[in-house]
Amino acid sequence: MNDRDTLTAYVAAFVDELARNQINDVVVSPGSRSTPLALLLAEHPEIKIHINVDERSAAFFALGLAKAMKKPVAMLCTSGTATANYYPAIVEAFYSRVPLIVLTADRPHELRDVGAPQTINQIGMYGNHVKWFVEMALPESSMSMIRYARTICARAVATAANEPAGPVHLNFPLREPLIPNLAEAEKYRQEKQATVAIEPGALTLSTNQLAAIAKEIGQAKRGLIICGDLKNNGMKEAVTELGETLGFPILADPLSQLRSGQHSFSNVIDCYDTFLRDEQVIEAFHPDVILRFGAMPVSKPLLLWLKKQQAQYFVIDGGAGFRDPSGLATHMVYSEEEKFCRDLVERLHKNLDQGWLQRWVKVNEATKHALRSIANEEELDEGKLFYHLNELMPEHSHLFVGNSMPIRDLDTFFFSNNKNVEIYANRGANGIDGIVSTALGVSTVKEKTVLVIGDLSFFHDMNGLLAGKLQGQNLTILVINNDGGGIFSFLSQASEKEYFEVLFGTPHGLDFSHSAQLYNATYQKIQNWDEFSEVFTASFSIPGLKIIEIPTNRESNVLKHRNLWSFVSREIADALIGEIQ
Ligand SMILES: Cc1ncc(C[n+]2csc(CCOP(=O)(O)OP(=O)(O)O)c2C)c(N)n1
Ligand SMILES: [Mg+2]
Repeated sequence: MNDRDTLTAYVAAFVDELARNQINDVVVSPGSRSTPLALLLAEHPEIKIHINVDERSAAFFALGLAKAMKKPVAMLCTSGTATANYYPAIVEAFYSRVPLIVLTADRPHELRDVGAPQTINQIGMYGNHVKWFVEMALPESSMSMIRYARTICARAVATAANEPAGPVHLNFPLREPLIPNLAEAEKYRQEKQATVAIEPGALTLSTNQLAAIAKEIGQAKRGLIICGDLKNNGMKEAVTELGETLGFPILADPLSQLRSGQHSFSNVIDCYDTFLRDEQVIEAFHPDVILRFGAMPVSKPLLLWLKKQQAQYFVIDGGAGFRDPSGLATHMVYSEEEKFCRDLVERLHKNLDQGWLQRWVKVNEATKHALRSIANEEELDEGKLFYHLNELMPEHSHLFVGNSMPIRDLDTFFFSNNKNVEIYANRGANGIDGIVSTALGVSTVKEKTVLVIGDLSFFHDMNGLLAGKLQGQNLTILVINNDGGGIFSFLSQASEKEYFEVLFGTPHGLDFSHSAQLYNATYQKIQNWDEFSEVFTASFSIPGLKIIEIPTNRESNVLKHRNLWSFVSREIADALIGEIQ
């Protein structure tokens, strides 16, 4: 076999193994060293290529695809700094447990560390932010090396997908000639005898372990369930049934997906971020058992309140991590979450005492009633935007929400509903980078996708819009433009008047109509709420990118939030005097 056929046999086998393992989407960025992989990926009949020029955006786009598809997505770039631009999305994928197969092309060994162009040290370059790193062997066509290429690929997919899901990195040293023989690719793809099927299983508890936990939890008088980011849809039914059996309220983070759907809402508490700011409520509720599923919720008041509790605190984690930022866990339980809930329900008797649950439900309802007063706000307002979205989001839609204030306002104002609105965010590392691209990745797969994003976050990933212009995704983007970082006005830095604007507020004065024009998006800057409803609703019947800008003011935004929180406190006090104690 000549060098070209050897290259073709080895790379075609690897690429085919991706498809055999249901990796049908690969985000590719242009480059020369990656040519053999790029061409053979493009040529494979079961693989779809998504071209994305800027590797930082490309990797976030792949992250969005993987989130929406709930399975690994691969990405490919050339050697050099291209690979470093993948890093932020890899970090986000690692912490938010999203499976990615990162393929980087590299110079062969004789060209490393000798001043060759576009050559950097790519060995283990993502450190411990990937679950597995492999420096691939140079292409060879012996049977054992074809099996090696396929096996590494199958292991990479299984490792990425196995809980906790996350990114894996395969670095490919490639020597010239870099052009494979595409006419021969099909022949090499057919040689599937050298394959291995990997069947990762979920973590489960033994009968004895379950019995012990059921006994402890079943004795609790005042229990609580907390749900953060949950990826398994079956959890909606499973955890609400567990809550109902136990008579425990379920504090549901927006990313738990428990705030929207067809499941039972009788135990779902969605206003805790607001009422756990209130001293009266904080003092009134002291659980003796807490069960937590998924990542830690967004809410800071919840975290602060938890720190004051002395409860048996079970963290159930099918990914066997240690997600306990409050440092309070008394039990780490490594079991697939849905199965844990179902197994537990079978072992428990229904708790007939609903008193504790009803106290939570009552506070929640009083809080929600008071929060609804935001409906009277006439000016454009960041909180009211999410209140409006409650009403305006269509059935079976997808809401991607940016970090900083958008995710927090969503937490406060996006109440439970049965419209089946799926909520997405990048909460692994909470970056304001890559959000446009991640949302575009989601909108490639999901219909009726809306992104709500702050102006700085939007600016940070404007490059990502090119994918939308070229690929034609339908995405409605709501840019909350408060001309800078609104979140900092809520923090104590805000009192450093002299330096605040230059260091934290960072106003930019950008006119986003130009970016809309650059990327072929429709654009509207909203003047009032009636106009917002009209433009937002109409956006679903316009194809492509739609940018709707909502101008707000950072200073008045803080005041309005604070006024509302104190109004809610007074309302809760009036409504509940004596009742929740
Ligand atoms: C990549 C990255 N850089 C910096 C930060 C720190 N940071 C958190 S929020 C924020 C401001 C975000 O502003 P914007 O997107 O306009 O949202 P707003 O605060 O106005 O709601 C910054 C810079 C971050 N989280 N991620
Ligand atoms: Mg802002």
